[in-house]
Parts: sequence; structure tokens; C-alpha cells
Amino acid sequence: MSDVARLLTACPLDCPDTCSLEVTVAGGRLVSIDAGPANPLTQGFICAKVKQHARRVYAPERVLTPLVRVGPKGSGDFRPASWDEALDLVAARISEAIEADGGSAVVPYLYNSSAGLLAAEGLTWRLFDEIGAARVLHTICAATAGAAWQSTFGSMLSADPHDVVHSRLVIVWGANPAISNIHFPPLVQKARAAGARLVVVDPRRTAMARRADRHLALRPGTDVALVLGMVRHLAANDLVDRVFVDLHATGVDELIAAADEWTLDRTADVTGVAAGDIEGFADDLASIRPAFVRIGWGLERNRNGGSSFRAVLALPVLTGQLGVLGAGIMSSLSGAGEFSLGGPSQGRRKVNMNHLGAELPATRVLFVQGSNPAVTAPRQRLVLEGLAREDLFTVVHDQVVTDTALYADVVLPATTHFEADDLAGSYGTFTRQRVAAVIDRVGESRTNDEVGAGLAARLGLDMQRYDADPRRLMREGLAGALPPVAGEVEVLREPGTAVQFRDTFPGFEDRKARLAPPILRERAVPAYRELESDYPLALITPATHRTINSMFGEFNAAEACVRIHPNDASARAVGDGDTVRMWNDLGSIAVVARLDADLRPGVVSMPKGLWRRDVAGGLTANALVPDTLNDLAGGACFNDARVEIAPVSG
Ligand SMILES: Nc1nc2c(c(=O)[nH]1)N[C@H]1C(S)=C(S)[C@@H](COP(=O)(O)OP(=O)(O)OC[C@H]3O[C@@H](n4cnc5c(=O)[nH]c(N)nc54)[C@H](O)[C@@H]3O)O[C@H]1N2
Ligand SMILES: Nc1nc2c(c(=O)[nH]1)N[C@H]1C(S)=C(S)[C@@H](COP(=O)(O)OP(=O)(O)OC[C@H]3O[C@@H](n4cnc5c(=O)[nH]c(N)nc54)[C@H](O)[C@@H]3O)O[C@H]1N2
Ligand SMILES: [Mo]
Repeated sequence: MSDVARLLTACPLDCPDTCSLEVTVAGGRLVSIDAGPANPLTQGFICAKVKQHARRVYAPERVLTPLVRVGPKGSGDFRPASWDEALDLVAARISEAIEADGGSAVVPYLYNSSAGLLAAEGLTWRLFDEIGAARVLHTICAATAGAAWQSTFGSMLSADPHDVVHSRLVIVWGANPAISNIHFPPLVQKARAAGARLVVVDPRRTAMARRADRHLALRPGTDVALVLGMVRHLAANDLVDRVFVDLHATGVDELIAAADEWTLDRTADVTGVAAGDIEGFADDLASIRPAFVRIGWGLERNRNGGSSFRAVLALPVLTGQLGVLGAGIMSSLSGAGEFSLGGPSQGRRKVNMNHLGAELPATRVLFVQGSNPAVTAPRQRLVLEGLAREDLFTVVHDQVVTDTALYADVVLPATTHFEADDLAGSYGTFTRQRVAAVIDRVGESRTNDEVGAGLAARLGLDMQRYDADPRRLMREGLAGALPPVAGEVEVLREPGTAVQFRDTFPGFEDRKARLAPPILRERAVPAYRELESDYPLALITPATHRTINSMFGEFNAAEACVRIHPNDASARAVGDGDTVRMWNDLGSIAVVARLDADLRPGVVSMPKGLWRRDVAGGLTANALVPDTLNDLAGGACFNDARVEIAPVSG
């Protein structure tokens, strides 16, 4: 058939892999999505979610025209409106709010975690910046990891995932790549086939942990204690690489002094990991070379997140496990490519994303773009109460009617990345790719930049700065450099050329790693804080293979269940498949229990990204998650939720 085309593009969703895509379009409709050839990491296969992405493009939940609320907040009762009517209304409400209470009464909750660079950093940012709106701090994910890295290594690049094949000791720490970074495990397999040992540090027996030579199933939030125990063991047994640290690090003695109280017994007691495993792991790290550490985001999401992340970064430094191919620390790779559309200046009022619920009472206009805080933010009940307030004017720009959009006064239809040109940066590969419009706009959807421009015109801003043409924005962001063309990849660093302490060094004048910079909340050196709680079970909420955060939840939700270790279940007379009540002081939810011996006792787990309709009663795990902040950069404490569980009688 002549109207069938195979077209090349890239996936900008919030995932490290950044797959190249080859899509089939027939009669103007997207019919299938496969792996494209360009990105060397992602050749051959893509995830099951994006395979089905066409279902979201044409979903019944898709927003096709602007919508204006006619029913009560939360009801989803809207009438269609023209773009002119909708944008006039939004601009008028923004102007009124600024006149009455100043710019800080307007809160632009722009996250765009799953969008390209133009959508995420473009004209809506510029708009809210120029009108002096509040500044929403992106603290919900990776802020802590980023600050920990910056303070230890400055601008030094992450290790390249491809280089893991040269490693003899692979350490996967607080990451679940079999689900959240699916092209990484095959590379680890290659290393293992060549004889590498695999160590996994995770409270759950993940798919990788099951295959590992050593699995340290620590208690959530205790990574810093584990590291300090290892540091003490290394120092006591003369296993610190003194030649390496003398050349390449500062703060070594402070860190070792801080570890002094962390005997193996105490470390085992706090972390729940056997002393022999702690010692054995430390000995491996000191002797098996080269070692590659893939550090994830699981360990930042608790009160000790900054300390833990900083502590883990110090281990390869202390043991001199850097400087050769196959050694290194892989975290976010996003530092490699220059791209800037100016970025926001300092807004008047700063709003930590994790505090959305608490900040809503002082907000008159909430503008949500590329985020779904009704289900992804902590303290869900407080967020929903705030969103239900009649005198809050809420605008949601999204592709589908999300749980957040149900509370909007105005919903604006957004393009998917199959409908607009953009650029895909990457935090898991050293690449930049073109995102290409491969189908026509569905409904009347508009890009984030077009919405920014539409509002700028109505708010009387200088329209020279609001040209939403993607090619022009690409040129501006790339400072004149040519953007990659569709189907080709711009490789920012070739594999084997970003070896830390050989090709890329800490971005400080002395080019040394800083193991004790004074940036943590309480002390310069990483410190462990206990969590006081009357509730005995630690609830964690990791990613699942079915959704990206809450995206695809409209048709592909994970089962709304709580996983619990059989011992914890039997102590509570809970059987597999029983409906249970799970509660703490913040709320109570009813879910099905699944017995799961892969969890460590004392830890229960629920999927992140569920929609409200998936759970009876309409509250998800985030109804039990506190909005406390961790010890670095105001990061989230999702995994500091503590709960109790009981069968629902009758
Ligand atoms: N399929 C899929 N892929 C995704 C996503 C998704 O939703 N679905 N989300 C994307 C996003 S936004 C992100 S940020 C990344 C996140 O990707 P990952 O870094 O893999 O993050 P998580 O799934 O949050 O947690 C990873 C692991 O940390 C463990 N963990 C929890 N608490 C602790 C702790 O205190 N210490 C240690 N050592 N481990 C702990 C969990 O059991 C889990 O197995 O994945 C991205 N990729
Ligand atoms: N309990 C618990 N909660 C968590 C986490 C956890 O571990 N536990 N993880 C946290 C993490 S890691 C993250 S990153 C956050 C993510 O939190 P959110 O950013 O709220 O994540 P998503 O649910 O992916 O929402 C993104 C929305 O953007 C829309 N969208 C995609 N592309 C575009 C576009 O181009 N334009 C517009 N206007 N909209 C677009 C999608 O349809 C989707 O509704 O969630 C956090 N929430
Ligand atoms: Mo994230």
C-alpha cells in the first residue's frame, strides 16, 4: 500500500535508555512502534509500554480540544471550548491573580519529565519566568542524586553504560535496570559471561539480585550506614588505596573518622545485612578490578538520601577503582550535551514540588504541564483537598485526562512526541536525537511552546522571544549548532572515551573528588539518621514495567496490590489475595495483598504510578507518603512511608 510509511524518530520519555524508534504510519495513523537503528544502546528491542504507545495516542482519555469545567471539581464534567476562549480565560485569571496578590500567587508546576528538550525547557518556562511567577523546584526526582554528584565530582561525566562489559565486578546499587533501564542488563550479562562478579544492594530480590553472586538486602534508608561500616573495615584492614586518594581526593580522613563508630556488628544491626556480607563485599571491592558501580535513584528517596548517595560515590574513590576502562560510577549521563534556552531566573516564591499540598492554600492559579501530581506527589490527600478548592484556578496541559486534569478549570490538549518536532536528550546514554513529527496532530493538540506563545501574546510580552517554531528553538538551544536529523544519532561521547580519572575529572580546580564538602544538612560527612515511627512496616514504591510514572496507567496499570513478605503476612493473618487495610497517620487505603518472598521482612511494596481509579477508595500509595524532605537539595522521601497492615474483616 502506497500510504504506508516507515519513519524514524526517538523516544523522549522519562527513562535512561532514550530509544531510537522506527514507526509504521498507515493512512496517517500510527500503527506500530519498533526499535530504530540509530542509538547503539537500544538497537534490537524497545520496552513493552512504548510498543503499545499508539493506544495512548488514540486513547478514549485523549484530550482533543480545550475543555472548560462545568461540573464540580474532580467530576470530569467539561465542555469543549475554542483555543481562543480557553487561552483568553487562562490569561485573564493569571492577570487577576498577579494584580491581587503578585506573581507569586501563580504557581507553574511545569515538570515535563517525559517530554523533549524544547517542550521541557522552552516557552512556558520563559513565560512564567517573565511574569514573575513562583518558581517550582524540581525536587521530586534526582535532585538529591544530582547535588550529591556535583558536590563530590563537580562536572565530571558519568561512566558510560557500554563500558561495563570490561568490568570484573559489577555493583548495582538502588537501581532496578531490568525494569527501569532495560538495555543495561544485557551489557552486564556480557561482563558476567567474561567472568565478572555481580553484587546488588536492594531491599528487594529484584531480577538482577536473583542472578547476583551477592545480594545485600538492606533496610530502606540505611545505605549510608552500610557504606560507613565498609569504610571502617577498609581503613582498619589497610585496604584504602592511599596512592589513589592522595592524588585524587580530599576529605578522606574526615570520612574515615566518621566511620569510626560503625563496627561490623553495629552496621549489621542497623542495615539488617549480615556482618559477613558487609565484610565480604568490602573485600571484593578492594580486590576485584576493575569495578563498575551503577547507582540508581532508589537510595535517594528517604531522609538519608543525600548522605547515602554521597557515601556510595566515595567507595570507588577510597578503593582506587577508577581510572581504567571498565571502572567507574554510572549515574545520570545528562551532563554531556550543551543545550540551553536560558533557563528560569530566580522566581520570587520558591515552591518545593514535594510540598505542593502545603503550598496550594497560598496559590490562586496553578498551571500544571507535563506532570500528574494528583497521583505522583506526596501527601495525596492534602494535594487533592487543595485541588478541590473552589477559589483555586487550575489549568492542566496534558495529552490525556489525568487524575490531575479532572480537577482543572481548563484542560488544554497537548501533542504527543509523535506529533511535534523536538530533541531528545538522554540521562542513560551519551546521545542526542531528533524527535520527529511522524503523524498529524491528533485533535487540536498544541505543543508546550505553542501554549507558552499563546499566553505570552495575551499577557502583552515581547513576542520576538516567543517564536514557537521548533527549528528556531533548536538553533537557539544549541547555540547555532546543527541539530541531529531524524533517524541519526549525535553521539556526544564514544564508548570507552569517558573513563573517569583518565578522560574526565572532577570539575574543581584541583581536579580531586571531595569526600567531605560541607553541604549536607547536618554535617559535612555523610551521616545516618534513624526514622522514628510507630508503624512497623516500611512502604517502598518502585517503578514497574507497565507504566512510566503514571503514563500508560490509563490502559496498562500495574496491579493495585501491596507486596508483603510471607512472615509479615502470617503475623497479621493476611493471606495471598486478601483485601487489606494499609494505614498510617496520613491516611488509609484498601488494597489486595500479594505474598512475596522477594521482599525483605519488614518492607512492603506498592507500584508507583497507579491512577486513582485503580484503587478502591481512590487513594494510591502517595496517600501514605510523607512530605518530609531528605538531607540534600530538598529531595523527596517517598520510601520513608511507614505503615501498618491488617485484613479487612467480613
Ligand atoms: N518501566 C519504567 N521505567 C522507568 C520508570 C518507570 O516508572 N517505569 N521511571 C523512570 C524514572 S522517572 C526514574 S527516576 C528511574 C528510576 O529507576 P530506578 O533507579 O531503578 O528507581 P526505582 O524503581 O525507584 O528504585 C530502584 C530500586 O531501589 C530499591 N530501593 C528502595 N529503597 C532503597 C534504599 O533505601 N536503598 C537501596 N539500596 N535501594 C532501595 C527498590 O527496591 C528498587 O528496586 O526509572 C525510569 N524508568
Ligand atoms: N510514591 C512514589 N511516587 C513517586 C515516585 C516514587 O518512587 N514513589 N517517583 C517519582 C518520580 S521518580 C518522578 S520522575 C515523578 C514523576 O511525576 P510526574 O512528572 O507527575 O510523572 P508522569 O506521571 O509521567 O506525568 C507526566 C505527564 O506529562 C504528560 N506529558 C507527556 N509529554 C507531554 C508534553 O510534551 N506536554 C505536556 N503538556 N504534557 C506531556 C503525560 O501525559 C503525563 O500525564 O513521580 C514521582 N512519584
Ligand atoms: Mo524520576
